[in-house]
Amino acid sequence: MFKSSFVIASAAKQSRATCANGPGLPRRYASRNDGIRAAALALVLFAAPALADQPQTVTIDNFSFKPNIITVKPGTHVVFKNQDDLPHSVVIPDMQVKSPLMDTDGSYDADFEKPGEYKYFCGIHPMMTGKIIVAE
Ligand SMILES: [Cu+2]
Repeated sequence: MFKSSFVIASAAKQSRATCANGPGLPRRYASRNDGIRAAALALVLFAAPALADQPQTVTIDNFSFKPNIITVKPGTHVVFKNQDDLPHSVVIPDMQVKSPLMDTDGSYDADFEKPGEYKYFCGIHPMMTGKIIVAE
């Protein structure tokens, strides 16, 4: 909720800025139009389904994925970051994902769009496993 309010506030500020530098429309007409636009935008934002989470990071360290299990909203961008001192990869069978090998400090990212439970593992060390739960 707080996030949505913030977006609306900054959208309103933006349309005011547009108005000030506007394309020479009569002042009254332009500002009324902006008001309507801001109201329409607010409606769209409130009607929209839950927004995706902020991007999440799964760190690979000492032969394990940390955190090992995360729950995210649909549409969330997840970054797998290798902080181990040897290469690893990420295989997510349910998404037909096989990342290239990631060297130290390398990363691979994927978007999790559909609700479900996605088990994954390292392609070179299959005992390294983790899970991403995508839920509304
Ligand atoms: Cu590995």
